[in-house]
Amino acid sequence: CQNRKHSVAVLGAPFSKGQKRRGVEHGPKAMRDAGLIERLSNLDYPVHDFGDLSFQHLEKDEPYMNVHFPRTVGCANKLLSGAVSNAVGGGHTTVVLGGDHSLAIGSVDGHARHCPDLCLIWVDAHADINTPLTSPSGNLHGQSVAFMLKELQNKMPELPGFNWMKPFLSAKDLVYIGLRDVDPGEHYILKELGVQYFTMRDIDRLGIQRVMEVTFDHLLSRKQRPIHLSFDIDAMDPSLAPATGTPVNGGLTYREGIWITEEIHNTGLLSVMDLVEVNPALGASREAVENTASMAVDVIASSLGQTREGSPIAQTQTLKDD
Ligand code: B3U
Ligand code: MN
Ligand code: MN
Repeated sequence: CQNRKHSVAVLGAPFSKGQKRRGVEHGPKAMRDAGLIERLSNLDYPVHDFGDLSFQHLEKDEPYMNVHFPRTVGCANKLLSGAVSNAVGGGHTTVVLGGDHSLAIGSVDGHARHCPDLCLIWVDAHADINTPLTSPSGNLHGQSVAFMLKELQNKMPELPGFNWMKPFLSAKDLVYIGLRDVDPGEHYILKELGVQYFTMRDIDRLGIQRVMEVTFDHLLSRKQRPIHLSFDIDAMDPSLAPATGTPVNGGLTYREGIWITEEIHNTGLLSVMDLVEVNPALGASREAVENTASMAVDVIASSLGQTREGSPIAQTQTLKDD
């Protein structure tokens, strides 16, 4: 797992069975329509768009305990894990376009197969760390992190569809940013495992710059390692990203969101990122959907090195041509 990557791979994961609202499977198209590939092409490395994965539709997938579509979600994540593992193995910085946040299970798993020492930055209004036993909704997109954590292994029932994977991440290798809607069971787990997290209140108190410093101290001070960024668009304030399944007031400002991604880019260690939960069916207007998709594109472009001060490369070209 080498850190120096010279190309970007884009993988669409049009998947929605980790929650109950239809439409989030159109997230990849919405982000492409908002000009994602062109924006990434303006940065200075080749972009390979691998298109969208096609996920199997399972006819019979009864709930297991309280959990909905376990086999469908498990099977889709197995496929995605292989695809992400291949893309990372091919030397690409990989961008996964969701789809709902349950796809992070496969995305981080596939990344970890190549880079077992990865660390995970989870930017989200929610902690997504319910187990099937604590989940109030039964939705797997609210449980993704629980599947990854070694410390939760004995709290996880064996779910049909998930026997291809085993937990691979330690709680100390995870940091949350942007939390503001955490269930009681999740809060208990976060405290019990001593997970490093920054709620919106922490961001108000410390400022986003300090939050990122502490994040990197926590994850990178002992050694440099690949970063997996899992970015749920609902981390952003709903005024900026309204077209999403579970918007929560009081989210990240545009500048806080972009600061997070610029700082992650500046480490030079970003290896895989997910951009999830853009749901074009949920915008109140076309404008609401376009704003959300364009916010998502800005987050991705900034994670991959688009700067606010411009870059000298395009400029030099123009001057030379004159
Ligand atoms: N924590 C709740 C709600 C939720 C989690 N993630 C989203 N919503 N997007 C749950 O269902 O686990
Ligand atoms: Mn999420
Ligand atoms: Mn969320």
